[in-house]
Amino acid sequence: MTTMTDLITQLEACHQHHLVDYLSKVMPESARKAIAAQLGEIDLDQLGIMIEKYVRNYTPAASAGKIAPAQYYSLDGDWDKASFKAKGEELIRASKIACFTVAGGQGSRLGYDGPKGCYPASCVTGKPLFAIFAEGILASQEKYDAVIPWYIMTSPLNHDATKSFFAEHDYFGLDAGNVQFFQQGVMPSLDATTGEILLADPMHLATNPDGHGGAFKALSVSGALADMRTRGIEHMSYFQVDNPHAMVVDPVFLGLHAFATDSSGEFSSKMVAKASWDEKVGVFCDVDGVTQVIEYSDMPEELAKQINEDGTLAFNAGSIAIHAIGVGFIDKIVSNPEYALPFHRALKKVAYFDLSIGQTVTPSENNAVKLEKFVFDGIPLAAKSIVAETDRVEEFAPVKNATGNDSVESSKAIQSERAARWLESAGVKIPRKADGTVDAIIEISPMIALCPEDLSSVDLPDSIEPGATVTLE
Ligand code: UD2
Repeated sequence: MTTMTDLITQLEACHQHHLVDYLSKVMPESARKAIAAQLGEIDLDQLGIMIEKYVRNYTPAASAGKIAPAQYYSLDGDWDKASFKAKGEELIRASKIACFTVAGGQGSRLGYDGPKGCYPASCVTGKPLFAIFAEGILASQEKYDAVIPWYIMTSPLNHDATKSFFAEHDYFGLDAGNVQFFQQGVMPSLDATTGEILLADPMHLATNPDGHGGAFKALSVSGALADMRTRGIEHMSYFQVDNPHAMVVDPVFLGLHAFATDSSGEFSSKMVAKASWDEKVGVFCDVDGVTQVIEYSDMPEELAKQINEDGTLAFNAGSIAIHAIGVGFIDKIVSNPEYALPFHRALKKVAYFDLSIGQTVTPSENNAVKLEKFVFDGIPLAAKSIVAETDRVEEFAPVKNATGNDSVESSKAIQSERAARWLESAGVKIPRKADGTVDAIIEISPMIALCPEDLSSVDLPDSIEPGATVTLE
C-alpha cells in the first residue's frame, strides 16, 4: 500500500506541488483520504512521463512516415462475397460472434442530457439507438438460431444511467444474461500550461474517460473477455453507439475478417468513400507498408485534398468505426506492454476547483489537456489487417450533432433513403422529389428486415403515397 510519504514523494517528482500542499494542509480527513485514494489508483510514475511528453514539453509528432492510400476490398471488386458470407454465417450460427458497442460518450454535442444510446434516433417512431441495436441483435439471433451476447462499454459519466435505461425497458426483449455492461477507465485532466492534475471539487480529481482505446483494458479487467472465452466467442462485431445503420453482425465482413488469407483475423475494418476531403472521419492509410487510421484532425491537408486522375480523392477510405476484432487479439494487446496504444492529446475546456482561491472556475478558453486512446490504433498491431468497402447509405447514418452534418436530421434522411431502397428492391413504388430524395418518411424495424432480401417474405404495399409517413414494425 502506498503511504502518504510515498505519495507525496511521487507527487513532487511529477510536479504536482499544488496537491502536495493540499494534502499537507489542515483539511477535513475525509477530503484528504478521498484525494489520496484517487491518487493511489493512478500510476503516478507513468503519468509523470506523460505530463512531460504531452503537456510540459509537448511538441506535435513529426510526420508519420511514408503515407499512401490503404488497399481495400472494394464494393464492386472481384472477390467471392458469397463464399465469405457462407463462412461468416457459419460463425454466427455457431454462436462464436459477440457484439461490442462503445458507448462511453455523452450526448453533449447533440445537446442531449444523457447517454447517447438513449437518444430517440429512428426516423418515425423515435426509437432510442440502444433499442435499434437490440432489435438488430434479436432479429439476428432468430435468423441464425444463435446466441449473440452484447457487451456495452460505458464510462463513469453514464454507466448507471445506461444500466437503468435497459432495466426500465426490459432489455428491449433481449435476455439480460446476454447483455453485459462494463466501464472504461478514466485519466486525470491536466492543466494545459503546468501539467497539474485538476480537481473537480475539494473531494474529487477532474477526470475524463480514457477514450474508446481504453476498451482493450476494460474488456480484460471487467471480466468481459473471460466471459467471452467461457461462451466460446471468437470474434467481436464492433460498432459505435452513434450509428443506427451499423449492421450488428455482417456475415460477409465477419467471414472476410476471419478467413481471408490477407487477414490475421485480429482487427478488420469497414470504410466508405469519403463524402468530401474534409469529412470528419479517420482515413485508412498505408504508413510505411502498414495499414492504419489517421484521424481527420491529424491528416495533412495536402494529402486529404490529393486527387486521382479521375477526380476522386486519393485518400478516400473513410473510417465509419465498424470493425471485427478477434478475441485473441485483446489478450495480445493487454498482455504485452510493447503493444500499448499511444495517447492522443486534446485541448478542452474543463471546469476545475482552484485551490488558490477555494472556488470553482469555469473557463471560457481551452485550459486542459485530456489524454485518450483510440481503438483503431490497434490496427497496425495486427499481423495482417484488411479493410472492406461498404455502401454509405447502407451502413452510415451517424447521429452526432444537433444540426448540419452528422445530425439527427441528416441521419433520419439517410434512414428513409435506405428503407426506400430496400422497398424499391422488393418492387414497391417510392415517391421521389425532383432532386431524387424520398418524398416520404419510412422506417423499417430490424425485426422486419435486417437486409433487403428479408423483405421477400413480408406483405408489402405496391406503392407509398407522396408525403406519407410509413413504419414497418
Ligand atoms: C469517430 C472517429 C472518426 C470516424 C467517426 C465515424 C475517433 C477518434 N474518431 O469520430 O475517425 O470513424 O467516428 O463516425 O473515434 N467513446 C467512448 N469512450 C470514449 C470516447 C468515445 O465510448 O472515451 C465512444 C462514443 O460513445 C462514440 C464513439 O466512441 O460511440 C465515437 O466517439 P467520438 O464521438 O469522440 O468520435 P467522432 O465522432 O469524433
